[in-house]
Amino acid sequence: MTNHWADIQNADLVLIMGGNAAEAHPCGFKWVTEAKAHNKARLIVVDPRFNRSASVADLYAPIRTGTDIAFLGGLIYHLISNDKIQHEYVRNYTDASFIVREGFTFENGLFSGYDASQRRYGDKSAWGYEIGEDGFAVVDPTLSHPRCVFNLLKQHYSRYTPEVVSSICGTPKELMLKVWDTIAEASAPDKVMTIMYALGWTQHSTGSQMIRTGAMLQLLLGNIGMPGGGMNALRGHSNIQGLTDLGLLSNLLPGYLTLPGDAEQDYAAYIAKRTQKPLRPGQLSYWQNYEKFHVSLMKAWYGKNATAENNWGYDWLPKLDTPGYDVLKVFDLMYQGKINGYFCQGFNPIASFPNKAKVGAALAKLKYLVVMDPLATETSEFWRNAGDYNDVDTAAIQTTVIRLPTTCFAEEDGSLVNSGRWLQWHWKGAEPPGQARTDIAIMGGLFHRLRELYRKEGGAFPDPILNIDWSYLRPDEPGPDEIAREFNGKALADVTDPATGAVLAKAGEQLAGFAQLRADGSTASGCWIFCGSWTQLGNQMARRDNADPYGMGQTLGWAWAWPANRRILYNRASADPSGKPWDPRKKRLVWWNGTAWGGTDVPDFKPDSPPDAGMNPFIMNPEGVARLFAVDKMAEGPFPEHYEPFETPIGRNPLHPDKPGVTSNPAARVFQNDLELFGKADEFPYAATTYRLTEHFHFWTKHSRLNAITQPEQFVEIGEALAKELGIQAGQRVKVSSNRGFIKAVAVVTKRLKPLTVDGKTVHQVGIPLHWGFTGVARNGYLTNTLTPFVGDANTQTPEFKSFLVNVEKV
Ligand SMILES: Nc1nc2c(c(=O)[nH]1)N[C@H]1C(S)=C(S)[C@@H](COP(=O)(O)OP(=O)(O)OC[C@H]3O[C@@H](n4cnc5c(=O)[nH]c(N)nc54)[C@H](O)[C@@H]3O)O[C@H]1N2
Ligand SMILES: Nc1nc2c(c(=O)[nH]1)N[C@H]1C(S)=C(S)[C@@H](COP(=O)(O)OP(=O)(O)OC[C@H]3O[C@@H](n4cnc5c(=O)[nH]c(N)nc54)[C@H](O)[C@@H]3O)O[C@H]1N2
Ligand SMILES: [Mo]
Repeated sequence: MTNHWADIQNADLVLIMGGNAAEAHPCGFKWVTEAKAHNKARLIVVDPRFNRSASVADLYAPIRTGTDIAFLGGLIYHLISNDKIQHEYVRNYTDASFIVREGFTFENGLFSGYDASQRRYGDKSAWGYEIGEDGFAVVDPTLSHPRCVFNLLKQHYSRYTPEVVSSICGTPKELMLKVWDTIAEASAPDKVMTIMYALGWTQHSTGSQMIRTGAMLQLLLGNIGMPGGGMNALRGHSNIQGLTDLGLLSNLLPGYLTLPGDAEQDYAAYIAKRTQKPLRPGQLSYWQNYEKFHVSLMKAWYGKNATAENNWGYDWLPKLDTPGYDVLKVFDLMYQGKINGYFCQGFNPIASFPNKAKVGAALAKLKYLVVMDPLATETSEFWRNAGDYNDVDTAAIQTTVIRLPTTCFAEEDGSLVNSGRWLQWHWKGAEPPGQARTDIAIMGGLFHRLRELYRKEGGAFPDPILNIDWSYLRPDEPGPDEIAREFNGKALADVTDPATGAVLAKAGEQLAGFAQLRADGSTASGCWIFCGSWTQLGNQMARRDNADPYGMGQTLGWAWAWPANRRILYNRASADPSGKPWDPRKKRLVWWNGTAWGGTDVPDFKPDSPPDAGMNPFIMNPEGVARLFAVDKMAEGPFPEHYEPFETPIGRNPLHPDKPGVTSNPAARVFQNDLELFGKADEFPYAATTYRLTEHFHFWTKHSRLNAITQPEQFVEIGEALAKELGIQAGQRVKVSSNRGFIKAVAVVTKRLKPLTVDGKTVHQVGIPLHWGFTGVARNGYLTNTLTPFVGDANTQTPEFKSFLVNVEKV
């Protein structure tokens, strides 16, 4: 979230699109109720299903799965052509006025630089700003230059007329215009809309671009950095935010630092590439501090062994030979027989990843599989024949499976990062049962054994393991408090203020914040954005002061938020260019008081930089403004374009009906053997989507009898019209099949799913909850991911769980 849960109460308008917060985040959803009750906020829900969030909305609009870019792109054009944008914000705080390089084109559904043989954009050189002779980006504040971002944006979405959008999305035109006009009201400087989204946007082959379109909308309305505004990703598992923060994705390092690629063997070049100079005069470009964060990380990992002479251990870092080892890629390699062993820690991939048949076949090719989990998961029993639910030949599977029972979060101390970036400390609530051990103890034990083997036997490349600094008080099982202090970081020598020479932190002391990090090896910090969470003053994550002096739910004394205990990102943009809040009568966030920035939040800005110094609010971008034009950051282009899901019920992209190459995302990666497994609408006519229920949590709660009682049996949701067409009555069993397999479940016939008219055809949608499987105390069911396609978003590789094709028959 750019903002945070309690801040939702400050919204005038709430758009829930691509998520179902009332169902999947029922506790956080109370802030929507607060906004409605105390701020007269209205709630709009746009979702394929009339879901639990929709049931309390002021306005609900149905949409076909996978078409949100069309909906939002049309809205963007609607705002521009009806003059419903926050002009001053757009002109000053976005790249609307930046001139795009000559040579940038968009034709026939493709941007310049596409390489069809590789299914990717091989040449993104035109996707950038024109740079002047002074080294700065060229801008046209009058927005009249034909190649300024604003005009290119307008031109791009001029194709997204209400008629075209309605025909792609299936949303009735009048209803859609009502939603658009309601959202347009948030363009007034004193009106703020928040967007709440989750998997209904991420789990598509175009998911990242859906989210970008949402962010572009919020920029045009002037809603980023504002209290009650923002782009709010509602996260999943209790610490999935912490997982990304700590760099557990295969291409990241902690704090969103990035692993080098194979071509980056040279340390200086690695740093230089990540330390971009400002693109506008007077701008602060915060990533210029990259080396301080990087060196401090290496000092945290390698201690005395990381030195200036060995480039702080740069050679010990893995260099990626591919953009990343995402889960789809790893399972595809496993399926090809290229992986021998797999550690599965708190992960149940045969249940949670697409195409269960492929995941199961991949696991069967392993020599060994280690499962670290408190529960007996389907993955740990993938070899067991469970009839139709897991129809495998056990005797043919030779994989050795080792189960290591772990504790779960309630059985240990530690911190969890919530969606609003708050690190909250929690305390052990119970002793673990049986032989369960903590993940730290298991990983620690594994580390010691591996290091011993490397010490004795050498091996191909022992250095990254042998050089690790493991000076914990309890080496076998380092305490969560020790590890948390290491993430914060400490001074290894006295840290001084470069201007005054004053000592900021003495050697050995915990650092107060990332401004104290140094690139000379005098500081260590395991995750720079967490610096400030455990200072000389103690554990800031354990703070529980809910004082709220401004009545805005900011509670700066409750837990600790990264970065720097800042609650709302980009909050400098909540004030106008002169430093005054956009609407001084309303809730105020930060402002210029004549000598410094201050207010009700920690300013996301250089605290003493006066408004007229030419510095702009988005200091993490070298241009200082937010991007309507994504330059070269996205896989499929600087402006989001609608492409169909890989399994499309209409078989063509209505924007480019005679261009089969751009029916679906032209830059998405598709593995050879999966291409043939995509289904077509003649055999699988219905658009399916998968979702969660409040009463279950993924695949764990079927191990709990009480949950099993509240939602006892697997079901699929079909609309009344489709049920009538197929002669299905509520409660009858149906078979739902895709080109990859089938499930059988009880039919729930609802008014919540209505047929949509799309591209001149009637499209029925089918909803499938995901919680059942073949372990636990609940009634067994089929793994929903038997049905889903093995393809992901072109940027993140998040699987397309939300849009695929099925057939439905009475059993
Ligand atoms: N009780 C409970 N709570 C949970 C979880 C759980 O298992 N149980 N899981 C947690 C996890 S890990 C996560 S990630 C979150 C997920 O939270 P959510 O994303 O809110 O959950 P989902 O039910 O998967 O999907 C949300 C909605 O997206 C809609 N949708 C599908 N396709 C589209 C589309 O193309 N466009 C639009 N606009 N909407 C679409 C679906 O109809 C559904 O209503 O929930 C978390 N909370
Ligand atoms: N079709 C479809 N598929 C989906 C989704 C969808 O919407 N549709 N959603 C996707 C999403 S958003 C998610 S997050 C995934 C979830 O996919 P998974 O993460 O694979 O599913 P979980 O059942 O949450 O598995 C987590 C496991 O962690 C274990 N665990 C709990 N605490 C601890 C601990 O402290 N240590 C260890 N070692 N283990 C622990 C639990 O017992 C559980 O077995 O599913 C994805 N799959
Ligand atoms: Mo999730």
